[in-house]
Amino acid sequence: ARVSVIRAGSYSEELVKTAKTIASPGRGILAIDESNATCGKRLASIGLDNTEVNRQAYRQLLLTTPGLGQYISGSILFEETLFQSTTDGKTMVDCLREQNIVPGIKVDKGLVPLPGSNNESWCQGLDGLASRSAEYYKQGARFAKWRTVVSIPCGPSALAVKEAAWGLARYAAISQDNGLVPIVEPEILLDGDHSIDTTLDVAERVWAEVFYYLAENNVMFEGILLKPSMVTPGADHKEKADPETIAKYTLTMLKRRVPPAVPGIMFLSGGQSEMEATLNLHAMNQSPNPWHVSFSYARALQNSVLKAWQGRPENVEAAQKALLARAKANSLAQLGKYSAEGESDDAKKGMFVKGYTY
Ligand code: 5MM
Repeated sequence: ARVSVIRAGSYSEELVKTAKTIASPGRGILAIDESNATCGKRLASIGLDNTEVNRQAYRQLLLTTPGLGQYISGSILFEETLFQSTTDGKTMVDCLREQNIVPGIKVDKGLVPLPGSNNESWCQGLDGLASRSAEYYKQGARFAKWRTVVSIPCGPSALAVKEAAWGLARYAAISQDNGLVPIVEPEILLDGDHSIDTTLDVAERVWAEVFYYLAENNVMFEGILLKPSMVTPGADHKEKADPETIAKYTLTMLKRRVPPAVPGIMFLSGGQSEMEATLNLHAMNQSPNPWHVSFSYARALQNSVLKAWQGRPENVEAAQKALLARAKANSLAQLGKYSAEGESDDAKKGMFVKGYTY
């Protein structure tokens, strides 16, 4: 007999289907939901002004890449892009749908200081979230993202962890109520000189609390996706960890904390180089996991694209090829079949920036 999903909400079956589509073999998420300020930083790196026209040109380049749907199952958009069209008048949402890529939307309103904490932050965006989510669904979005951060050098304080977990859980319940699969993203920042064991300890604390509140808010686990940080040493730690060690620690943490009912684990890249992010994902897929273990990268998919593009129309094709190459490499890593042979020097360069704020 079929085990019915726990949650009675009218979107239950659709949520499960959406989550499964995103977590399909050999595919992952292209995160291009930079808020205007962050997108401006990306554009500035190639000498472009932060105008709506330039943001449109960049997102159009990414979303019209031929063949992208073979490797990418979902793309997270910023609100501007969800309601935007290409210069030919086609909606960005339709560009995605044509390639069987599920459109997603960033729904959080960003980080602000958390009073009473140790210089930590909390994530805003719950006010009006239900009505915004209903609008996003109407516009074609089928999944959502809410990113909050936890800092190890600042504690993390019990208050910051609780606030992060509670915010994610409230957001997840509201998203599911409105037909959007919530991506649950408590990013544990790379900043600090701590060991990988410290990161493991903090990650276990954070995820324990996140799942406690997800359950308390009656969130249906079959209809969520996670976006965790990999468990690595702090960026300033004296020793680097190899992909096998990172995979071992990360999977240990996940197996201790994440129920197998969750369909997909879509990692963030967090400042790793394009190649590091791919190698680490590949290492995690060397043996079967209870979930689909894949990627939801922003920087680790966009870095070489920006470099190839330089804002010039004549470079669009080369930039799209660069995106496809990264997407394919991560697709192979999702299947545990990636080889680093022939990777460019650019792909090997780290993108970590100390104290980086999006
Ligand atoms: C795409 O960037 C997102 C940040 O948006 P804001 O500019 O509004 O803060 C960010 O959430 C991103 O999706 C994740 O952190 C993953 O990105 P990386 O670069 O770590 O893979």
